[in-house]
Amino acid sequence: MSRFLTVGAAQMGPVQRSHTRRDVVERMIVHLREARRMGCDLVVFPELTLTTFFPRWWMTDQAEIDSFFEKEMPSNETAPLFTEAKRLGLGFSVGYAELVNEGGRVRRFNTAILVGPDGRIASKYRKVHLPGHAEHEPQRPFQHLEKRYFEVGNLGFPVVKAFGGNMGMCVCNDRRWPETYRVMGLQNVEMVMLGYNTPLHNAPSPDHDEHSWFHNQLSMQAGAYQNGTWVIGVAKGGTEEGVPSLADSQIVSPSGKVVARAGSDRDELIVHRCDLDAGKSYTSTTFDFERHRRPDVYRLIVERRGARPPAG
Ligand code: ING
Repeated sequence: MSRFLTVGAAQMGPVQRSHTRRDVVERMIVHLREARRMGCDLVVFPELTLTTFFPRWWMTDQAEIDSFFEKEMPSNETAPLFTEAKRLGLGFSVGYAELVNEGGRVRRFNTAILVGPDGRIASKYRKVHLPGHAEHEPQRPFQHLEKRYFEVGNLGFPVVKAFGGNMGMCVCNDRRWPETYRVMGLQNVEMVMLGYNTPLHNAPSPDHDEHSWFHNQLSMQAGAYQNGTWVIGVAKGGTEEGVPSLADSQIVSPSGKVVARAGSDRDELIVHRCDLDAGKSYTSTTFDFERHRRPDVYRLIVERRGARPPAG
């Protein structure tokens, strides 16, 4: 008997600096109510949903930086989201900047959580692949200072049993790295939920700009197909604080086919009824890891970080 999970990808248009968390939570609750009307069980929100993408700015005042972080989840501002989701019987995932006291010191992560229909946090993930740079690069039209404001995630790539399936998360740049999906694929992940804030201009590689849509889709299609998993990719897009950012949220099936796609760069919910067993025809044949993989030959992948040319 198939296990269906109806998922809503809740794309967010721009969140400007002037938008309060309350403003954003109100927009998110509109998504939740629309998702309920469309029969969703689960709603996926983008990376850093609650605030503008603040790593675009060089900041030195720690209090100003920390104003973009959540010190607790839920908090007074975000509690209405949890309350309404529970009232509607919906689960959701949401990305936010996490400030936490851990191991006796303050830590800051680019985090995503999965919340069940009971309102409890079922899983937490902290972004591993931090793109951009750590120092001020004033020659850029805008900064991308994730390496300055966040630590590398310390929770691995967890896959948890929830919503009747094996559920995993990643965040933004993680989706461009095959290792992200494979580590979850080796845990039999059936659905990867991810959010992204992707500027349409990448200063170090302007020649990539015209491929932004292609690279976004290619990365998620490859991850889905090569691991027999659903991938739910959700943007915070549109022009945010003067920076045009990719929208193009999409739901990708384990075949790699895009089965739902946003048409706008604003708040938009796209929905698909996902068969959580759809990946089996891939993971039991072409991508039967146990039968076909040769980890003994792949050692370089784990032992070597940067590429090195052949000797001679
Ligand atoms: N954003 C971007 C992303 O990986 C980026 C960074 C932009 C990388 C363009 C490459 C090209 O989608 C985040 N937040 O990781």
